[in-house]
Amino acid sequence: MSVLDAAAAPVSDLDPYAEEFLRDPYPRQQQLREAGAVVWLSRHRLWAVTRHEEVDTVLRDPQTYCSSRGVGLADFARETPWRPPSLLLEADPPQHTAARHAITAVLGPRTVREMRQAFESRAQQLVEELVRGGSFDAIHDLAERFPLTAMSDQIGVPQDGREHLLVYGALAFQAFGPRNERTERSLREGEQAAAWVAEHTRLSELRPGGLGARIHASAVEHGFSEQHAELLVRSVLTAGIDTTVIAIGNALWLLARHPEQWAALRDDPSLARTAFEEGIRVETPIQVFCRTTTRAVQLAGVPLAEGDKLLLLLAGANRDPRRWEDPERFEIRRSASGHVGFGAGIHACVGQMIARLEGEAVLSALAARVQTLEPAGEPRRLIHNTLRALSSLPLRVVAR
Ligand code: 4MI
Repeated sequence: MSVLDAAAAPVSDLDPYAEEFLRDPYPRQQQLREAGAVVWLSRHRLWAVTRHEEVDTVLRDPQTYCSSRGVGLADFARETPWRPPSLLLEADPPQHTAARHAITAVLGPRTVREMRQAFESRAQQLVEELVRGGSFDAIHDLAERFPLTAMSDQIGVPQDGREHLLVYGALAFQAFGPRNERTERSLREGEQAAAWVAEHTRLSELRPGGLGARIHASAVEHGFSEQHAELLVRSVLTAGIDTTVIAIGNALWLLARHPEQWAALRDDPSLARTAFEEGIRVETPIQVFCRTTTRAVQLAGVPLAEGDKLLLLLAGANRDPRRWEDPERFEIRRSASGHVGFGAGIHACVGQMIARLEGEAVLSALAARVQTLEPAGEPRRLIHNTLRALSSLPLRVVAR
């Protein structure tokens, strides 16, 4: 950015990684959104993209806004990433295209259809157990337990050590932020988890016929080396468990705090899928993601230089009043489609149909079996560089 151009763009010293911002992000995201579509964040020396239209534009133009220089604050052209880059997430066409094909060949509609029965039974079984107990921690006992059992079984990792996937997911997303104390601590505390994940990307450790083994095989069929096949399995282990844990936890928290929305779901369990989607819109699990410009370009009238980092406020876009009516309101009957919680364009979440299936299974099992769902104590918030999540959510349920 030249000195002349600086006048054209709004500047903010808000720090999206400060504890007070992360604790209560929405008023600050709004402040940035109202300052401009593209705002210079002086503390981190990058651009915030604050509104739905511009976030969507950036996501759909991977030639101009690339992923191969990292989708976190670190610019891979200048800094060494904390782990070998993902062949899927941190790649551009044509490399990204090949990786995407190898994974999509496995995670297609047919695979998703075949998972429904197992997910529904597991969700019903868990809900039955919890209803008998009456009160429980919805994060530990439901939001974590469901993906850790149902989805890990599908991937085909052994039961022993699965909980490392939660620690590893939290670490990977922490590292998309700056190398602050949160990241350093996750790196220290996640060392064992990272070793476990690396080991379980290997074909010999994956259940034959499971998603992991099939992705490995598909990658080799698509011409990837053994080592690169393992990296593609790593993508699923990174993004496939922790994210849905958080989305389910956030949905339960929203439903417990909005009894009229819970009542609507209970009275019509077919709303489970849209309720889950609306939960992702208002409490977006992955709050921010970055892109890097490949050339000088104007975005919303703001001139960007080649190599600039952009911080896309996905959660801010999902609450942009220019796009959503009454954006702060959790309304399970609205169509939340068009939200950018799963991204958009060529990098849009490859597991989103599985995520939706998981959310639907859990929420419809609850709706079928529970009359009232209410808070039973103070929830505890996880303060995290990238993720919006609870670490504890005491709930009480009464059977219907
Ligand atoms: C958007 S969440 C996510 C997706 C992919 C990977 C990590 C996180 C990966 O490792 O490929």
